[in-house]
Amino acid sequence: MAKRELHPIAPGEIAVIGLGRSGIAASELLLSRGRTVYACDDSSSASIAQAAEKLAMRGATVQTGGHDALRIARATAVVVSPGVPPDAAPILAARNAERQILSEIEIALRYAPDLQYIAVTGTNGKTTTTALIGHLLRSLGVSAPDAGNIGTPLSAVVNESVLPEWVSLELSSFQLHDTPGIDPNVGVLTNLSADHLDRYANVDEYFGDKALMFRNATTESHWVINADDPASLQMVGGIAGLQHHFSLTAPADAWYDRDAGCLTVNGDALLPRRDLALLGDHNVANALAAALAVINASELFGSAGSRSTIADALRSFRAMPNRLEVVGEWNGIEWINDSKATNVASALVAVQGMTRPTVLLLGGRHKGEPYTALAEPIRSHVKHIIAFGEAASIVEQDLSGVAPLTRVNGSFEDVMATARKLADAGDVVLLSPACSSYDMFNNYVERGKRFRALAESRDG
Ligand code: UMA
Repeated sequence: MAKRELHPIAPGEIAVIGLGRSGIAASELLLSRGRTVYACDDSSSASIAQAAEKLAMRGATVQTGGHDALRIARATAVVVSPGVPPDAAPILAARNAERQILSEIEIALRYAPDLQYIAVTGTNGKTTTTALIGHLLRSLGVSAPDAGNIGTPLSAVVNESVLPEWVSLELSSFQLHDTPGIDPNVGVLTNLSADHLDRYANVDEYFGDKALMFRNATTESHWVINADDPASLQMVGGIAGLQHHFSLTAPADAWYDRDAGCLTVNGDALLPRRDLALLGDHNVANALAAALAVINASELFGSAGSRSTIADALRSFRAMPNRLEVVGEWNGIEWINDSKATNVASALVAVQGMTRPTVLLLGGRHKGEPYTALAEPIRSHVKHIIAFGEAASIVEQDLSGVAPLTRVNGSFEDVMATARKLADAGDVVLLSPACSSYDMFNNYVERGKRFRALAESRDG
């Protein structure tokens, strides 16, 4: 018997908006299940044209460089990619015609009602927590890919010939917005703070989408919640199901016993902090959340034997690229790539975690949040700020007088050359920009790669 009720999509053509990873995977899944697909993308770049050709060969009707509003209005359902904003013309066409608008995740869940998955959302730490959960599950001997916002669309996982036993699923607020069937075996909320204010009218609207992870909560549900975060606690007050708490400061189901120097779960030490090869307290929180989620996902995973496997797996987990990733140390200067820190809260935890004098690279495309929240940790840890990119003048205005600051108006190469000049042996150069990368790069991954290449190139 299916674990969840199967909600098929009514017969007829399904419109897929956006031909990035999500749109391609949703289209492929729908086509493989015999559905008629119309897929479109505003762009007509080479990569989109290539994706369009592949889907057309499989039987989809594909349009690039625009969309057909009338066709969308006639579709049975409209699948929206997470990066397509709700006020984009094709989405307005769907909404005006009262079409059902669904995410790629929802499509996958409809075709896999038995899927067992641990969902992870929150503002920061969700990708690392998702990767940790996947790593722990695989260490326990079960098939468990990481999917969702972390990179592989869930539809691609569901379209494989064999379903995995578990999925570790990262969910962004954009994905949650259109996933009415979300019903994880365990749901993790890492933390909540302002983000994506370039898309949401205000923080409440953004939090509103995050809260949709709990929309189908029942008494059987399991939730892993950050006990140190008042906004998270407020969100889950009164939500049905069992709540498991993690904390960096006080005893909880999973907590960091700082005096004993160990991560503690359900009253027993799990592993010493020094055995976790990740920088920063926030990564201790991620590890606690991941362990708590896995231990509560199944009785099997909570046994004494499984706990020791989980502890070993935490020991072997390494930092992910672009997330406080130590790129290397040359001439006594350590270079740390935290390009994924695209908001202020994320940069804040990075700066707080620094133990050496730090040259901080701050800037990129401004996302609407003030940088003043960084002042306190900057005073304690940062010897020099380099403000760069479109946000440079706002960074300078918000943080002038907090620490010495140099504004670089040129290229990222100029930013790195300035960092090299300012850093001395014993220092750290930290890229934790608190901004998106779109003013200089296609995405944060490219920004991180360039940081690494430039840090490595002058070694010697
Ligand atoms: N497009 C239109 N019309 C529009 C806007 C966009 O046609 O009005 C088209 C674009 O031309 C493009 C396509 O839509 O071809 C892009 O879709 P997308 O941005 O949703 O990109 P995908 O490749 O499908 O990637 C998405 C997630 N991207 C976003 O949420 C922005 C990826 O998360 C995710 O890994 C992937 O699905 C698989 O699940 C990335 C991300 O930046 C890592 N996420 C944000 C974050 O972490 O902060 C939320």
